[in-house]
Amino acid sequence: MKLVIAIVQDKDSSALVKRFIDEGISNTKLASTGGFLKEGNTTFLIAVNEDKVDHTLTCIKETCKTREQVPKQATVLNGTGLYPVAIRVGGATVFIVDIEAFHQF
Ligand code: 2BA
Repeated sequence: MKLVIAIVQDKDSSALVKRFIDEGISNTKLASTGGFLKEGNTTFLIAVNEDKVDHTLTCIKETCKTREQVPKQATVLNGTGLYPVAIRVGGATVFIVDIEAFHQF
């Protein structure tokens, strides 16, 4: 079994939960905060058999969008002043790790 950890934007989290329910993929949703933007995002924990990993990734890829976002705090110095700069966030940051044991009591 594998644990898929997916960090997605809050705006995509409801649609992703719905997609997982439709596809019968069990998941846990955690409120999280990005270290760079210091804004809320959503982290999904999804334990799946290895043969379901690709399908899980497809669900995430098809649901989570890339967006431009102007950080509330970050600015850049270009010689003449400080300006807000849009950065590209998402669609999803995904880690896949081995599960040594899986128990449900
Ligand atoms: P944040 O840390 O809030 O980062 C939001 C976006 O800011 C990133 O989007 C990226 O475009 C930009 N960014 C992050 N760190 C940067 C830096 N040092 N310099 C310049 N720009 C930077 P994504 O790459 O799509 O990441 C979205 C969220 O995924 C992140 O939110 C963080 O919560 C998570 N994440 C991304 N990479 C990670 C990693 N290697 N380990 C753990 N979490 C990660």
